[in-house]
Amino acid sequence: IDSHLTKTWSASPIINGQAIHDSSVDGKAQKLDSHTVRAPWNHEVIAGDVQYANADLARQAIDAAVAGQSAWQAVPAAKRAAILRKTADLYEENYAELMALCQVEAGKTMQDSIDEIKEAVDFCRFYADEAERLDAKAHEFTDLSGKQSRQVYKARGTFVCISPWNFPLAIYTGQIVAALAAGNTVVAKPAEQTSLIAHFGAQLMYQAGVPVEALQFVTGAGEVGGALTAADNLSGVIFTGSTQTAQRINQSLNDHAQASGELPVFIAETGGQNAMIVDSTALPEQVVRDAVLSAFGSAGQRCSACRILCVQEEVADELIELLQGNMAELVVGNPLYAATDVGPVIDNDAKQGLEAHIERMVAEPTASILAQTPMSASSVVSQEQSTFVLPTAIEVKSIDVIGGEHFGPILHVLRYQARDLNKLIDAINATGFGLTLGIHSRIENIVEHIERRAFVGNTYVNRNQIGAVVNVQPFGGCGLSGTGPKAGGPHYVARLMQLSSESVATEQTSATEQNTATN
Ligand code: UN1
Repeated sequence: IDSHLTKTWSASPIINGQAIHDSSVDGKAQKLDSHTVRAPWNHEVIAGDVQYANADLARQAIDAAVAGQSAWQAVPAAKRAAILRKTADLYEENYAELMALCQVEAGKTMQDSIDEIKEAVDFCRFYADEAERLDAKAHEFTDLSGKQSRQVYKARGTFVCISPWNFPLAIYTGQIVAALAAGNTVVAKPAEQTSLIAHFGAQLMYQAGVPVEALQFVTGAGEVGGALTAADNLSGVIFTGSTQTAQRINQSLNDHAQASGELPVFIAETGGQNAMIVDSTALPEQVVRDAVLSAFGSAGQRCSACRILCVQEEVADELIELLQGNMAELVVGNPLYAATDVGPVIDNDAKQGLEAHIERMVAEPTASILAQTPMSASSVVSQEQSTFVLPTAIEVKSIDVIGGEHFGPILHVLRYQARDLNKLIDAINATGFGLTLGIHSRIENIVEHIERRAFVGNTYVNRNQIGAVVNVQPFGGCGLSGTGPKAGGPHYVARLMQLSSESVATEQTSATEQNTATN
């Protein structure tokens, strides 16, 4: 990895295989806006330069993908699958460079960078298998009267894929390869904070054999995303990010439906206000280990992260003491060091928002700070300009006082009485989010009861509540947390396709039917 860390990368839009550096405005060529990407833990370290697309280029990218649709959907499923498997191989061959990009551009720790690339590879291989499984031949059958029917999965058309910075390779790749596996063409717009790794990933996909017409790549922020989702020739949008942005996209697609009479498929995976419920039969050391990993791993920048640790009153004091001890041992600092547990948050806006929340909680009479881990002394970072937020645990008296999702290393702790368990589950449901839930209890009936009453997409029992594994734990939520289907599960690629039922008459049955008709 070291040999790559001193490198600088660049990214610009790619339309039909051409890197775009300027766009024509009123007939005159104009250079695209250029942005310097700096490492989140030390702003003197430059990761590279990104040129942002604009609304006009966004529309060109969509038109190019729409024009490429018939050629890509004609490629047999086995060939599409082979290209995706080749992408996985190329990601593995370029592990070191991808890891360096995860670290310098997104500020990820070593372990998170390793996991990130592995998940991207898993998505490529799993969705390649899905392309073959959903291929028409697997769905042929003959009914009792001799008629042959088949269910045929067909491509839908062009999909816009808008991915987040917190999983800059895994979710970015997962969205794209799912759409490509389905035979759809793609316009990919990664989060502007992590354009460099996305650009490198796109290059590896082309190298693996993804045709340049099938994958268009655009950089940029909200303006570009807005132009993409307002296009009137889209078949779908796959989005991972905030609930507010998902609501805006949904609105834009609905407005578009009124104009064109067609509603694109919309798949959104958004935020969470995830709780872990711990009763008095749980194993305290295990609980604290799992809660700390779930709340502070990836600097809390996972939609699956644990935000509220709900502890039964009888064991609360003991658990809080263990939590304080465990948090004191976390290593917060330079993500390049193998020992680091918690790296920086993505940028200054994120840092300011999180620190404002901590200040608000300090001023809140019903809340109190239980623990805050300092920066590790051995960690060489330029603190002034770096974007670290110290891991913080805050005791609260109610869920309401937290006020929504805070996307970083902040864990709220809430005591509850055993007799109020249902009220607690209802209060968690009342946040409107339904992504992950941790349950720590050794009483099976309690676990089942909580599982049945909770409105949530992924439940984790007596373990941590992050790190869903492709094809083993399909991931996704309900309510404000997303539309489904679950990523990495058996319904995802199918949702990106249209299922058409075809009934074919055999010679014998068509003769019988003709007789019937004559009679
Ligand atoms: C996200 O944080 O945007 O299970 C979703 C997990 C990850 C979550 C991804 N797959 O922790």
